[in-house]
Amino acid sequence: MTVRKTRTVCTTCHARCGAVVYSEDNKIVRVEGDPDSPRSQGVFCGSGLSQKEIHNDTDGRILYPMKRVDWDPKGERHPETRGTSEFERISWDEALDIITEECFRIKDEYGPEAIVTGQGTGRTTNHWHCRLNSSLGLEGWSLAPTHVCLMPLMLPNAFTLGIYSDCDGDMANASTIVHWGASPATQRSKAKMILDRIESGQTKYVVIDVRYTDLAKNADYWLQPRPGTDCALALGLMNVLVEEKLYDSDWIEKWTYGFDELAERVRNYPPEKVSKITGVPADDIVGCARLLGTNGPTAFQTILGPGCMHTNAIQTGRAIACLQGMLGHLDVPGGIPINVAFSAMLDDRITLWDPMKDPGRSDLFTFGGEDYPLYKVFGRSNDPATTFEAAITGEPRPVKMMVFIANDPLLCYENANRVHEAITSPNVDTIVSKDFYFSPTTKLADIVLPSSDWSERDTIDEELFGGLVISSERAVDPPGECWDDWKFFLEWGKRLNPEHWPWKDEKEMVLWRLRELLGMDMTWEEYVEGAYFKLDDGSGSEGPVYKKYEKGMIRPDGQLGFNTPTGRIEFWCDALARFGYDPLPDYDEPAETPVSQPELAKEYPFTLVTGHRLYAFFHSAWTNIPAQRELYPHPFFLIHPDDAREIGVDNGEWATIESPRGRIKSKAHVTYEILKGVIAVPRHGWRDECKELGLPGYGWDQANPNVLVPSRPAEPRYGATAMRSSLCRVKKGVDFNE
Ligand SMILES: Nc1nc2c(c(=O)[nH]1)N[C@H]1C(S)=C(S)[C@@H](COP(=O)(O)OP(=O)(O)OC[C@H]3O[C@@H](n4cnc5c(=O)[nH]c(N)nc54)[C@H](O)[C@@H]3O)O[C@H]1N2
Ligand SMILES: Nc1nc2c(c(=O)[nH]1)N[C@H]1C(S)=C(S)[C@@H](COP(=O)(O)OP(=O)(O)OC[C@H]3O[C@@H](n4cnc5c(=O)[nH]c(N)nc54)[C@H](O)[C@@H]3O)O[C@H]1N2
Ligand code: SF4
Ligand SMILES: [Mo]
Repeated sequence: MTVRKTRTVCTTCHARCGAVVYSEDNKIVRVEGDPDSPRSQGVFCGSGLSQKEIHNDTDGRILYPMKRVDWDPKGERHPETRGTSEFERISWDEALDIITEECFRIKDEYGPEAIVTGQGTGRTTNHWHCRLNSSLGLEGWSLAPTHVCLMPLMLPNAFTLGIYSDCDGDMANASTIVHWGASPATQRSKAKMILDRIESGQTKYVVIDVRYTDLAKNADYWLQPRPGTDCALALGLMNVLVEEKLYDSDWIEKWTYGFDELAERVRNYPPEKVSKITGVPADDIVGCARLLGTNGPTAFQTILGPGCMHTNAIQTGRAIACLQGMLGHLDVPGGIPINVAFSAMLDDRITLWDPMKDPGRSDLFTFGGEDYPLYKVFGRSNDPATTFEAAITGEPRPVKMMVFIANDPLLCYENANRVHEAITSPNVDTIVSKDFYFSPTTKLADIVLPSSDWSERDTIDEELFGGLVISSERAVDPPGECWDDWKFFLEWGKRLNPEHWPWKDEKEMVLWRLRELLGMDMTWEEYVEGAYFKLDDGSGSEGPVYKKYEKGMIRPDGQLGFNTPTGRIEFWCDALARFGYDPLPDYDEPAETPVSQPELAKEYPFTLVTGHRLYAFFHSAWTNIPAQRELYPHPFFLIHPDDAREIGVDNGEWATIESPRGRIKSKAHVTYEILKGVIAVPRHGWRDECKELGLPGYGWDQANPNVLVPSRPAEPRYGATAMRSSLCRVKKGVDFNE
C-alpha cells in the first residue's frame, strides 16, 4: 500500500488550520499543518494532530445508527429506562424512516414547534440545519447557544457601528492591540504574529481579562475587572477620552450620532467611580484610555469575556462598540475592517428564511419569545431554558421530540440538572443524538446516529472565515457507517420535503453553494485543486478599499456613511430603544453578584466565572483522547491564594464547588492569575473517561460547571445568562458519591 497525501482543513476548532493528512490502508499515519494555508501558515496544534487517534479509534467511536431496544415508536416508549436500556443496531434507512415518521406525526398532532432541533457552536452546518428546520415548517435555528455565544456582541456592533460581526480588528497593522475577554487558547495561529509585533515594537498591547492570560505578561496594560463590570470600564475609558478630548472632533461631528448625549452619560463614570465598580485602579483606566486615544489605529478582539455571558450583555456590547466608534478607527488599516462582501453563511437561498416576514415576527412562535423579544427577532431561536421547562412541564406548549446534532445540551446549557430532567422527561417522546462518541446526552437518547470527523468528509468550511473559501477533501473513509452532518441533513430533508433537497450528495451541495452564492462555477476537482480561494471584499477592486463609508460603498442605498438607520455611528440608538433599552449605554450590575445579592453572598461568597477555554479541549469533547487529556488530566478551578488559605484548600487538592443550583467536584489550582473573590471553572467538564491514561470521566453532573450556573434571571430582553457572573461557595474535600 502506498501512502496517500491529502490536503484538507481541520475543523476541530474555529481556527480552521490547513491540514495535510497521510494515510495508508484507510488508516491515518500522520497529520501535518499545511504551510500554504493563508489562514494558518503551517501552524497546527495537538488537538488537530489527534485526528489520527480519533479516526483510527474504531473501538471507541459510534459506528452505526442505533435504537434503544425498549423504545418502540409504534408502541411502548419506556422513557423511564432512558440511559439504562441497551441499544440495537439499525440501518440508516430505518433510522431516517423512524425519525421522519415521528416528525410527521408530531407536526400533525402538536404543530412543528413541538420538534426541537439542537446544534452547538458552528461546525460547518449552520445553514443546512436552518434549511432542515424550514423543511419541518419551523423558521430559524430552533435551539442553539446564540443567547450567549457571540450574538450578544455582534448585535450591539450592528446597532452601533452598522457592522454585523464581532468586529475583529486588523491586528497585523494595528499600533495598539486590545484583547478584551478573548482567550489565547482560541487564537493559536494568531498568537505568534501578535508576539512578533509586540517584540519588534510595532504595537502596544492591552489585555482586559478577569484572568492573567498567557499573553497578558506581554501587555502594556493588563486590566483585571471584576466579572461582569466591563460596561462600566468602557464608560470609564470613554470618560477619559471625552474629558481629555482624545478624539477627532471633525470625524465625530461628521460620522456619528448622539455624541453630546453620550459625552453627558460618560461624565457619570469618572475613573475613581469606575475603579470602585470594577476594581481596576483609576490610574490604569486613565493610562489605558490615553494609550487608546493617542496610539491608534487600535485593533480590538472582543469575544465572550465582557458581555456575552452576563445579564447586562447587550449594554456591555453597546458600551464597547461606542468606545470603538469614538476612537474612529473604522475601515482603516489596523482598525476594524468593514467587509461588504455578501455573507453566504446564512443566505436566505440556503436557509429558506422568508426575508419579507414581519420583522416583529408576530406570526412565529418561539419558546421564550415573549420574554426575550430581541432574541426572538435576532437570535431566531427558542430560548433554551424556556424550551427545557416546556419539555418537562408541557407549558406553554409541549416539546415532543428533540434532535441534537453536534450538541451535548447537558454540558452546553446552564442549570444542567434541569436540562437533565428535560432530556429524561416522559413528556418528550423521542430524543435523537448524532455524535462521534457516546456523550452524556447520546447515552440518554432513543436513537443514536454516528458521525464522521473532518478527515473523513467531503464538505466545506461554511463560515468562510476571513473572506476565504477553504476546500476540503476526504482523506480517509469514515469508519463503520459514520455519516457527516451534511449527508444526514440531505437524506432527512429529502424525506421531509424533497423539493428543498434536490442534490445527489454532499459534493453537489458544495458546488451548488459555491456557484449559487459566490458565483464560483467549478468542478469538484477544480475545487479541491484550488484549495484556498480568496473572496473579494465586495468593493469590486483588487486590493482592499479603505474608508468605504466616505465613498458610498457600504450602505445598500449607495449613500455615504455606515449601515445604520442614520448612516452614522449610533451612540444614541433609537432602534434598541424600541426594544425597551436605554438609547445610550449604561451600566447595570449583573443580577447575581455579591453587590447585587448581598444576602445570598453571605452563603455563597464567591463570584463564579465559567467557561474559559483550554488549549486541549473543544467544549466538552476530547477528554477521552490521551494526547489531549494528558495536558489537563483533572477537572480544576482557579482560586486566589488568599481565598485558598482561608478555606484551607491546598494546590491540587479536591474541593466541592456549590451554588444554589447544585454542586460539582474539582481540583484547586491556587494562583494569582485570578482575582480574589472569584472562582474560575473552565468550560470542558471532563465528561469522558480516558482509558489509556486510567483517568475517569465525570459525566454531565460531577464536574460540569453548568450544574452551577443559573438560567434565570437572564438579560431582560435578549436572555443571555450568567455563565460568567453568578455566586458560589467552595469547600475543601468532596463528600458526595460519584
Ligand atoms: N458554563 C458555560 N457554558 C457554555 C459556555 C461557557 O463559556 N460557559 N460556552 C457556550 C458556547 S460559546 C457555546 S458555542 C456552546 C457550545 O456547546 P456545544 O457546541 O454543544 O458543545 P458540547 O456541549 O461539547 O457538544 C458538542 C458535541 O458535538 C460533538 N461534535 C463535535 N463536532 C461534531 C460534528 O462535526 N458532528 C457531530 N454530529 N458531532 C460533533 C462533540 O463530540 C460533542 O459531544 O457551549 C456554551 N456553554
Ligand atoms: N480550545 C478551544 N477553543 C475554542 C473553544 C473551545 O471550547 N476550546 N470554543 C470556541 C467557541 S464556541 C467560542 S464562542 C470561542 C470563545 O472564545 P473566547 O471568548 O476568546 O474564549 P473564552 O476562554 O471563552 O473567554 C475569553 C476570556 O474571557 C475572560 N472572562 C471571563 N469573564 C470575564 C469578564 O467578566 N470580563 C472580562 N473582561 N473577561 C472575562 C476569560 O478569563 C477568558 O480568558 O472559543 C472558540 N474556540
Ligand atoms: S484544533 Fe488546532 S489544528 Fe485544528 S483548527 Fe484548531 S488550532 Fe488548528
Ligand atoms: Mo461559542
